[in-house]
Amino acid sequence: MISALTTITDIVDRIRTGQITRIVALTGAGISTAAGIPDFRTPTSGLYDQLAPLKLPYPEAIFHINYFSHTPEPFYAIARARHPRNLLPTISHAFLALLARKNLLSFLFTQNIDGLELDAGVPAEKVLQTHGSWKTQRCHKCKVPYPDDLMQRAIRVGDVPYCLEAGCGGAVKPDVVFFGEALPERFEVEEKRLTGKGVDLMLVMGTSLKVAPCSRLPQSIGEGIPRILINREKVGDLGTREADVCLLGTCDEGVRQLADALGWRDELEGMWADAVERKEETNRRESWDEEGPTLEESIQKLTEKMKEAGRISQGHRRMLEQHLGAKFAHVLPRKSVE
Ligand code: CNA
Repeated sequence: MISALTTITDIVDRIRTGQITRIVALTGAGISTAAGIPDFRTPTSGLYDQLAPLKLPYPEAIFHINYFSHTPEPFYAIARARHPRNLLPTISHAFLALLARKNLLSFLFTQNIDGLELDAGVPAEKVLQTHGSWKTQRCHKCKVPYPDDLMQRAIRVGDVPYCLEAGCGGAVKPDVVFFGEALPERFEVEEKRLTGKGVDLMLVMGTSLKVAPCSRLPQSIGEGIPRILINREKVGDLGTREADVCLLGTCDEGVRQLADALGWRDELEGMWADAVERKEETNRRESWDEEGPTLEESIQKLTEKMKEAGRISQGHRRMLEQHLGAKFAHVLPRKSVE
């Protein structure tokens, strides 16, 4: 772990002496990889490399609304393996909950859709799931909500659920923000607050900062306000300002290092253990602790099926290229790859 020790010590002192009380955090897939859910872009282990056998026109297509609207099968083939209900929060999630318990967390922007920060105990009003979540679902076409029990069954089996409204026939999609879709309206409101004077420290964890518009949030923080990056690699412009501190390594190592420096380690480990126990109990109750197919098995199965059905064609590729070239003239920022 590389760290600018003097600066981290300085930040820790400022937290301990009450000079830093308003922390804003931005998190991404890297805080959940230790929970067993691969991120997107890490070579080999990341989802995009694992999707290679499917020969998608481009890896993000599986989460692009235009692709999903005519080919929802790949998304549902991997849904069981990536479904967050059977996952347990990591100590990094617990660290965010601890910040909230200590009244130090002003706000958390998470790009994750797994809800693990909520499972760890971060209060819902402090969190914006900028890319939505799996908790609810609706038809992507007519937007009519779809029953939870039928959705759970579809995910377990790997089938595409279709709208129940007469004559609609649209595929049902969890309320996760796909590429090409607008972020929740609250995003812009909370983003504006960042540029005001209400932030003493920004904590960026486990994100490549490759997905807009969240990628621009760290730059909205005023010069001179400290920013801590906890990530395997340097990302964005983190590390270019004097007040930046980069803890390069895993998120879990980084939060343990911070907790040690703050004298919070025992409390953190205790909070984490409690959160894991709560989630295990929920998983048992809802039978999500049963083993499902692995991601690799699911991809293999769909590859065979799609080969037989001839669903991946040059025509598909051309249609997608056209979709991608289209400009979105909407007010809200759209989720996109930088
Ligand atoms: P990403 O682009 O895959 O980047 C992840 C970043 O985290 C990379 O910089 C990695 O080096 C780093 N990283 C990976 N593991 C660790 C670790 N254990 N400790 C420290 N750093 C690590 O993912 P982003 O979140 O930046 O991209 C945003 C996408 C990913 C959003 O649309 C999410 O919905 C989507 N996503 C979410 C989940 C989830 O909900 N858990 C999982 C995968 C992808």
